[in-house]
Order: sequence, then C-alpha cells, then structure tokens
Amino acid sequence: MQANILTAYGLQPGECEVRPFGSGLINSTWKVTCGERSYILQRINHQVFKKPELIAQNIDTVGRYLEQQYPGYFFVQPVRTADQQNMVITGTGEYFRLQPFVTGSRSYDVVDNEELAYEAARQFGRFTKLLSGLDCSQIQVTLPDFHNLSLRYQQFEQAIREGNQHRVAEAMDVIRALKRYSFLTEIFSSIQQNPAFKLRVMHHDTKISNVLFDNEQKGLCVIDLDTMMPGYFISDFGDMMRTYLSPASEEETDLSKVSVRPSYFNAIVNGYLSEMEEELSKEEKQHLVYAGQFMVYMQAIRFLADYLNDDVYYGAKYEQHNLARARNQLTLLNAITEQAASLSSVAGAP
Ligand code: GN1
Ligand code: MG
Repeated sequence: MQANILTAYGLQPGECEVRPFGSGLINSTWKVTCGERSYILQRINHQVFKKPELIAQNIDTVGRYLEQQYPGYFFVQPVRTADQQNMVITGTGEYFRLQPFVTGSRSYDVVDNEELAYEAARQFGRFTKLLSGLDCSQIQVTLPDFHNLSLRYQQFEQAIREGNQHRVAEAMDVIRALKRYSFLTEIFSSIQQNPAFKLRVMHHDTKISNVLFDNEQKGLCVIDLDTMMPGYFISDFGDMMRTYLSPASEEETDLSKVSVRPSYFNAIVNGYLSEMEEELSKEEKQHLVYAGQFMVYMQAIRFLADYLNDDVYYGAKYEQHNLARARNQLTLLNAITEQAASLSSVAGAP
C-alpha cells in the first residue's frame, strides 16, 4: 500500500525500508529510509480530520509566512510529490504526507530533566510568538471544537446517558469525581467571553515528542502541525503541564507514580514566558495553573467518554484501558488542584 505512495513522491519502493515510527494515537506514522535519505511518512486519520487538505493548506501558509518573515527559523517543509502536490490522496480516499527526517535531530518521549521542559516550552512559545503577525483568520480550523471544553463536557454527559451502561456503572466513582470539577468548564466559558484572552495560532499538541532537539538538547523546532489552528494559549501551556509535570505518563496505571513536580512547572513557565512574556495579557498570565487543570480535565473526560462509548475514538490495548487513562488524568488533576496556590507563587505568576 505504501509502495504507490512512495512512487508518487518519486521514490523507488524497492530501495526504501519502511518501519512504524512513534507513538501517536490518531495518525499512522512510518520512518522511510531510502539509501542516505530518511523521511517521515504519515497517514492522516480522516475519520478524525474530516478535511485533511486543510492541514496541508495551513502548513503551506505558515511555512511561507515564516520563510518570508523569519528566514532563519527552522521549519520542516513537507516533501512535494512528483507533480507538486503537498499530499497524496489514494483511490480509496486515504491521505498521506511525507516530510524529511531531520538528520542529527533527536526527540524524546519522556521529560526527565527541567532543561528539556524549559527548551520545549520555549519552542512552543516561540512558534506562537513568531506567528503573531499572521492574521489568524488565514489559518483553517482542522478540527472544529477540538479544545472546546464546554462541548467536551456535553459529550461526556451524553456518553453517560447513552453509552455502554455496564461500563457507566463500573466507572461511577470516576464519573462522580470528574463531575465535581465541572466548574472548570464555567471558567472556560468566561474565557471565551473575555477579550483579554486572544485567539492566536496554537499548536494544540505540545507533548515532548513534538519538539526536535539537537545533540546538545537545545530545541530546534516543533513538529506535527495537524492541529495547528486558532486557539487560546491555555491549550499549549496546559498540555505541557499535562505531559511534563508528572514523572509518569498518561499510560501509567500505578497511580502512586502520578505527581506534580513543581520545578518542572517553573521550567515550563520560564521557557514559555521567555518568548511569550510581552504577548500574554495580565489576565492570561493569571491563568497559568488553570491552563493545566483545563487540559488535564478535558483529557480525563475525553478518555472516560471514550471508555463509555466502547473505545471508538482512542482504541484500547486492554479491556479497561481508557478507564485507566481517565483515572490517571484524574489523579494528575487532583495533584495540580491541591498544589494550585503554591504553583502560582513558585512560578512568580501574578
Ligand atoms: C491524541 O494522536 P496523538 O497521540 O498525537 C489526541 C490528543 C490527545 C492525545 C492523548 C487529534 O494525540 O488530543 O491529547 O491523543 N489528538 C487528537 O494521548 O484527538
Ligand atoms: Mg498529534
């Protein structure tokens, strides 16, 4: 199947080795090595991204803008097909895209030192800052309502009403605990009404594996731009808190390992503000800790809703996988909430 795709890019399938790559839940990713050259090939999940061509369009718009305004900025341009297309659409309606594998770059799956958190936060902050001159309306919405917490909460409630009732009964303790956090949804609604919160070009998936580093652990650039679209800073800042604060990932089932490391929060704040200090309003800066609660809460109710809906979205490697992920995120949410006051002061956040 990938053979035709490689041919479309002018590559010889017989001369290339194709191996699964990375750990994303939504798209499929391969590393393609053809002699000296390596690439990353991705199949876009078009059940999730209903209009994959918008992703390609956004990447073109942003790539052009950065090239013109900031020629020194390192941006991974997609490889064009032999007939100059930015993606391949197969006869069966599947979407593929290819990008060069950046030689000499490194990526990480785990954040195990503060410098890494700082560097990643700096890269995501820099990305948004550099794009602040680009009119947001030129960027297409690739996933409508992706980080709309109010809608995610409604979907969670709907899953409780209409989902697998056996699973609803089984998950009742987590459902109850998460419902107690519904005030976070109200704060989100007030943010949507508040002109001090600006819509900017956000990445929306700021996990550590979406940053490329050099050999000295200095950030090179951000990658995986599928969900790059207009949004609030809480999405990017909050997803860094969600994925860098705890030494254990969202997959950890030993919940005693899920905790908040204040020094990592510091590193995220300092790295992000090293680029975004001037760009963020006072009120936005008052919501740094909220950003983490917002993202962890949204992920918890998304995992749980998926569990109640028989794992149709995220899939499951074992029977209670999405329930376990929801419990993990609930534990993290509790930890952030318990430490909210001290985190705000540690970071020197106003
Ligand atoms: C999905 O596919 P991946 O792993 O990059 C999801 C994110 C979640 C993440 C949780 C389009 O991202 O929102 O935070 O799983 N992406 C989409 O691991 O739903
Ligand atoms: Mg992603």
